[in-house]
Amino acid sequence: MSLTTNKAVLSWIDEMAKMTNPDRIVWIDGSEEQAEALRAEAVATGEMIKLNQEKLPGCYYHRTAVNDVARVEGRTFICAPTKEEAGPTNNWMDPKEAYAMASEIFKNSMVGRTMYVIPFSMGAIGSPFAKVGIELTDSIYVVLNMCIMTRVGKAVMDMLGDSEDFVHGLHARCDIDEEKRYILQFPQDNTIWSCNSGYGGNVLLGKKCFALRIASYQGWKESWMAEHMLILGVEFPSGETKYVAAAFPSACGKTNLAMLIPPKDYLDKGYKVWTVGDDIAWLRINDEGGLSAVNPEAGFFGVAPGTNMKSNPNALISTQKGTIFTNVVYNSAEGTVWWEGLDKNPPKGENNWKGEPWDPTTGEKGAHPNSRFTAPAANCPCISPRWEDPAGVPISAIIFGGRRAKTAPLVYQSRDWQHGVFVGSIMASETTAAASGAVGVVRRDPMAMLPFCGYNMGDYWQHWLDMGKKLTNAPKIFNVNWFRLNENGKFMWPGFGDNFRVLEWILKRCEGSVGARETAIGYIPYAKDINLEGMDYTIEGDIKMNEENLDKILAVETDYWLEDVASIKELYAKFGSKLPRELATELETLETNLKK
Ligand code: GTP
Ligand code: SPV
Ligand code: MN
Repeated sequence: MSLTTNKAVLSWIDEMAKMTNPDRIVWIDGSEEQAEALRAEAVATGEMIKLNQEKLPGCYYHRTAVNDVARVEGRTFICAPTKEEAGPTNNWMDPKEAYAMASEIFKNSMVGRTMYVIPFSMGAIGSPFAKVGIELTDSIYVVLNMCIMTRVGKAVMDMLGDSEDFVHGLHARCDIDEEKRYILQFPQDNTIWSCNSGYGGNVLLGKKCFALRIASYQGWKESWMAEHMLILGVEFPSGETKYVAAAFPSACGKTNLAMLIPPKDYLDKGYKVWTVGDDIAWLRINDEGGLSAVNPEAGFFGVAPGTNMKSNPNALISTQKGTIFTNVVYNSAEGTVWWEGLDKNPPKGENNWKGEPWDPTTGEKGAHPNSRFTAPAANCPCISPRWEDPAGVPISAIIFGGRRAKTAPLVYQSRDWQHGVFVGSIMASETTAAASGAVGVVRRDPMAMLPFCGYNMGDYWQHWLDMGKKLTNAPKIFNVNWFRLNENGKFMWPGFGDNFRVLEWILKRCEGSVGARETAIGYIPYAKDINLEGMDYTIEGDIKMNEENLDKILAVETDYWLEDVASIKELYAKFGSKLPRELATELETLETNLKK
């Protein structure tokens, strides 16, 4: 019952099966019947719980192991031939050693279990951007998530034909032992091995492992780019639509920005935002000398906490059918789900995400902060009519952004592409629950790719610079920060839908219809040029967002920036001769400007 006669595929599966020793091998054909049978099996074994099918048709609930709730960056390795090829910001393991070590873990790991063969495409089938992967896994949860997140089944194998150009993904749950958990990328071999996890980015191998780590390496070799970026379209009252791509670190607002609903005044005038993608963008040079982007995924693996009908109705509506919820609160009485920030009525007498009795009145959280929904992109009310356009959408602006309590202003524009690459390279952000480890610590996260770059980040920066040289119509590059806090720890900017006001300024800058103030770090808006009309935001007490307070979050505070310069120097020093000279020059310019 194999879906292919491709010899490279069949012999690889054979080899992996010899090592893992499953009782049976089942090809995932992409049919609804097969998916339904697997859901039933997962319900029968307790792996998933079927939710109330009247309220949430096609929706299921899953709890992971308590020790397995986020990506594990410390156990993620780039297994390039040499340490230098992985670079100073990646963990590296010698490929031979990595295969030998992991083979021992994978050995007989599927005895008594089924190995599912998932042929999947990243990118719409037939698109020139699309790439094929095959994931072997012993987890039905992984199969069902991959069926939402990617295009799966026979059509993918037909697209692959006899080609050997596919990503070889192997995943086994093993014992969910943290000490033996490894996420291994072998970019030179087009291979990913993942073991001892059953969570998200560790195991849905099409996502971070392939579409970013492996694909960033492929993009370097093949002159395109794989980035941790959302893609959205802004439709103007004229009917014209402009697209932007934005890179923010994990849990820093990509899904929210991608599905933004403009403030009422704008809606009344006929503005609209369309979602193309919420996490990953693949970008290629187009015929106009610009960049076009596709979303290689087919679903959203989104952060649940904080999602509600006010903050992000489009995301919430996307989760109302055909969705898998992971590590939120299961409301067993209703057959529904709940998480912090959904509404003010947590279910009573239910268990928390761990399955333990939970009393919401104690203030203890019911859902894990990194609990997620896996929802089909097609469910999204604002999904772009061009989200599956095989040629992608043309990008007017690239936006970098992080979660910074201070230093980074609300928005600024780079002077040119080279300076924009510098702006991306000096990004920093407070860590979040999306990865295991401390939360809220500022770390440098270049282009939001620190955990996802599949090769030496010095070479990656050079690739960005080289791409710029090939572009005659390059997107303009900006930086945003929705997370500036005042002295009392309150958000100074309302965020969410009001971020549209900043997008408007960005797009006006792209068409050259608004001025800006040149500062040490780049172009900053004049406060009068960010439209605050109809905004009703109270920062705290009776302090409102107005032009004066806007100026405060547009300020460039030299002392903070000089602290940043020191930390950027530390980062850059790690790269030695791999640091592009242009970036070293930009850093000198920044420091000189600040000291003027
Ligand atoms: P990944 O899926 O991990 O890549 O995350 P993401 O970048 O898509 O982040 P997401 O949109 O899910 O947002 C994560 C958290 O940031 C949520 O708790 C949001 O409520 C919060 N958030 C998003 N946008 C804003 C904003 O504009 N302002 C503020 N204050 N919080 C925001
Ligand atoms: C992220 O952490 O950036 C995510 C979630 O989008 S995961 O798929 O787990 O990587
Ligand atoms: Mn992400």
